[in-house]
Amino acid sequence: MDARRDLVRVVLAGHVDHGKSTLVGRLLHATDSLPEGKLETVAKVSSRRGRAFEWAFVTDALQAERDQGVTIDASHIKLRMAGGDIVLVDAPGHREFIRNMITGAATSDAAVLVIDALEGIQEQSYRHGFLLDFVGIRQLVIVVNKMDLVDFDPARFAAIESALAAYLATLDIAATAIIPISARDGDNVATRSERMPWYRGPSVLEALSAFRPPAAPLDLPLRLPIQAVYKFDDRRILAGTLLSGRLAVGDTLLFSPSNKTARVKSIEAWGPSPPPRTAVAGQPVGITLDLPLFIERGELASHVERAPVETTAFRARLFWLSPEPLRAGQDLTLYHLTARVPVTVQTIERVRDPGARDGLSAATGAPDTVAQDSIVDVVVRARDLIALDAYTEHRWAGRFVLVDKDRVVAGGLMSMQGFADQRPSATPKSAHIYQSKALISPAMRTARNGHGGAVIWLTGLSGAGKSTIAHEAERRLFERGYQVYVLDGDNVRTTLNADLGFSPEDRSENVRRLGAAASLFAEAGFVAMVAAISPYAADRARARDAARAPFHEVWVRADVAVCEQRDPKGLYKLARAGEIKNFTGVAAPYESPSGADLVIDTTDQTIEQSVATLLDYVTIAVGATR
Ligand code: ADX
Repeated sequence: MDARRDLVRVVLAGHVDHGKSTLVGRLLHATDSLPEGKLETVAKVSSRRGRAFEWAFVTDALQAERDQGVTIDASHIKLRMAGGDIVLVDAPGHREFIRNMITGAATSDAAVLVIDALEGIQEQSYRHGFLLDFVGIRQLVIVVNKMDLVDFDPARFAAIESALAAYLATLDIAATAIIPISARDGDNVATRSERMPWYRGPSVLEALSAFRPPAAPLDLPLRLPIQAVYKFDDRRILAGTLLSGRLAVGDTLLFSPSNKTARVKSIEAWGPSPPPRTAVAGQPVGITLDLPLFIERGELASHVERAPVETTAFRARLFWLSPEPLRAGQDLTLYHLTARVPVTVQTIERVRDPGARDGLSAATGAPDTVAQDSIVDVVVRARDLIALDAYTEHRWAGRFVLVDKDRVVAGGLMSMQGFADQRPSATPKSAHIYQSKALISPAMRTARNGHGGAVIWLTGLSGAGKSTIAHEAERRLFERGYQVYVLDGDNVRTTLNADLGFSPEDRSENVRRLGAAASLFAEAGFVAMVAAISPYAADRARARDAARAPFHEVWVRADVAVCEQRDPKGLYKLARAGEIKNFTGVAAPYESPSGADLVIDTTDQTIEQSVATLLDYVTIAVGATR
């Protein structure tokens, strides 16, 4: 029987009144999947109610059986098919349907979307189409039901078909077939209908048998989310199910976000059979390592090459499920693979209604409140590094749900657009490094200089006044005998950072190096003033964490409009003309500090006033005795 395919799970989407149950009844009968005597019962019930045979009663009858605790789960209906069985996954109502899809309760490999020929495509049909795309279903059959009610009119069908195709084109999903049917009469369900000779495509049954179980993601990079860690004797066994890729004894594994590596010593097996040497996507495994690493549930194991991204911030497209509106700044729990992490929805960038006919192309601005069932583009921020893959790189590792007090409030897809992988700079490449110890302490330097060393980090838009203020403050401090030095983004970009441009990755690295250099100056006892746009909050936070001296974030504040009006270097003009790409404030983001130590708003201030504010702050911050 090796020609049989594995079981395929097919989710049923569609309005109840559009004939889902009737279609299911028909399919059950056509595939001989009904329990003995069921058809007779339904015939009796139908005639008792004075009706012609009602196919929808078949599912009702199965439902009744389930209610009595007998045999079949009506939400999972099995069709016996020659090529291999199909399970139809149904949900009792619209809300359950959405929730099941988003939370993964109804994982499925394919979908059938039912649309009413008389009513045409409804808002709910758009929502369903959107959801199917959102959860990553790539095999879709659409049935246009009740063709008998529109006299099998090919024009009516063609109109619906082309509207559907246009809608799907706005998403990332295509229908393998769009089939005109009459579920009630059986047209095009199991056999081709003679009443629609103009239709040349497959019947529903034929279309269903063309569905394939999804290929195991063997070719994607190895991802093994650690589910649990067991201790036996003095061995630690890391357990989890391979999400993708392949694993072999001897492989070096990288654990994220802890960034530790070790080699796979063994793949454990239960029972007497010799332990396996390899494992592949879909298999649960227990592994031991050659080093006694402290690894916890929630870590993501990969190979060193093709590792997941490490970041404290990512963009996400959310499907918002909760009746309570989402608020910017809301704290929630991220459930991502086996990790559970507190996060904040930092900004709400866009909200859209998935029931809209023009799908995602519908433009709406950033809103105040996010209603239930909206699609929301957000920036999510975590306090510590998390390991993830962008959804476009990895369909499984790039999705997550958000939980609020044990209740799932959203499902989402991750994107790293505009954010840099923070791993490369977080991980030293070299091994066997032994740090030497200085004989001069910070206190000795402070005593000689009359002030402590510190990093004073000026962030803000181009044209806000960072360099001007920094250099003027530097001159004044120098005159008063301070050890002081300005590291200006533009200047350092001609030397240490000459290899960096303005992509998110390069800016991130630019800020990391500025931070490292400033930290060295501060350690040497200097007041190290950095003047750089440093647009990403995560990078600034990292610079603060990495600094081995007091770190003070100063937001030199002025709106884009103000900076653009000043335009001291004429760069805004060039950016608007498209001659500078990714210009901050024009075509690249600037993330305003939320907890700056000092804010200098330069909008209506003189340079003198701004410098005075900074000097007041710095002299106190470095504990000057001068
Ligand atoms: S950062 O974003 O990486 O922190 P940095 O402060 O070092 O930027 O450099 C910003 C300076 O580079 C600006 O003052 C401007 O003179 C120049 N520049 C050139 N291209 C860009 C760009 N696309 N965006 C911002 N600044 C740019």
